[in-house]
Amino acid sequence: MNNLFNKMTSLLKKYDSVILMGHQNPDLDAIGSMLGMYEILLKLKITPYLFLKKDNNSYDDTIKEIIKLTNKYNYTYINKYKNIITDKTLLIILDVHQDNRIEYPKILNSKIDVIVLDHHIKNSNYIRNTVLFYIDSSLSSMVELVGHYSKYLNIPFTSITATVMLGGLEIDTNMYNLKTTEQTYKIAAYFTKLGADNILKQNLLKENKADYLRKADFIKKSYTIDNIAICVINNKFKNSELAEIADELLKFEDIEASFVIGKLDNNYIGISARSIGNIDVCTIMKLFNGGGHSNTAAAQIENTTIKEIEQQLKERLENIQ
Ligand SMILES: [Mn+2]
Repeated sequence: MNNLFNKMTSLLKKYDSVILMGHQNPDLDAIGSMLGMYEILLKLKITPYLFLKKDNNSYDDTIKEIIKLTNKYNYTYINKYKNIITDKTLLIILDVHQDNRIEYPKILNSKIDVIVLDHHIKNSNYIRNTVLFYIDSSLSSMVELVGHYSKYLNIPFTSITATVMLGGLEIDTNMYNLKTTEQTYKIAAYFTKLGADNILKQNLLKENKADYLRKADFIKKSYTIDNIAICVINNKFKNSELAEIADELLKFEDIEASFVIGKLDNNYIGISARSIGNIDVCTIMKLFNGGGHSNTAAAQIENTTIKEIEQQLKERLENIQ
């Protein structure tokens, strides 16, 4: 990782200002890594901007609270960002790498250099023409990478940023159950040392009751085949919910692996797969041209129906058992 950090630091020095952007519907990992990079850039004497698409009131309560807590920070929006771009402005995209999933895809039409840093499974829609593209899907979260960078540069975060980042780490690892390594715990300890506030963190992690009940309803309709849970979502859902429900299903007795199927915005059928470790869900997702890791994997399939994918999945599961 030191190679990446070396390269990144020397690249950053070429710019006067940086726009930081995450994915649409930012979560604590996206906004936490944006805040972390913001504070690093300030220390490097490069002017940072946090890009949000919408005005503050249309985000969920968690993001609204974070905006309130960081109201002295430079935020920029769709109607303003063009004024700050010069030939020495860089765009850093965090926690996402697909051109259609970033907070404001049209920004890519600006003449601007781009760095992409992500920890998801690489998709074919990835952003081309970058000055640096780094993706490591074995990392727990984006905040873990930015945390390592902060340690490497010896630039600590404020306690509010450390709090948001710790929350992001916990969401992305599903409370230290997924992709959690010794390094992940070390970064959690680092955020705690910098003053991450447990009460504020718990408040930021609180879930909207209606969202919870909607997910519970999907879970209620799931079924099991031996020790595998399958959940088919025919209604509308938020993009992150497939993975969240797959995580949730693993909590139940006797469940070793879970598969959640739903129709994505882009007309693809998505499958999100999780395992507690004994079943290799990546092998199964590869049968659908997907990928990932043995305990967390996904696939997106074009020109098909939910029913067809559900049937294929059941057949493929039978064949491996
Ligand atoms: Mn993330």
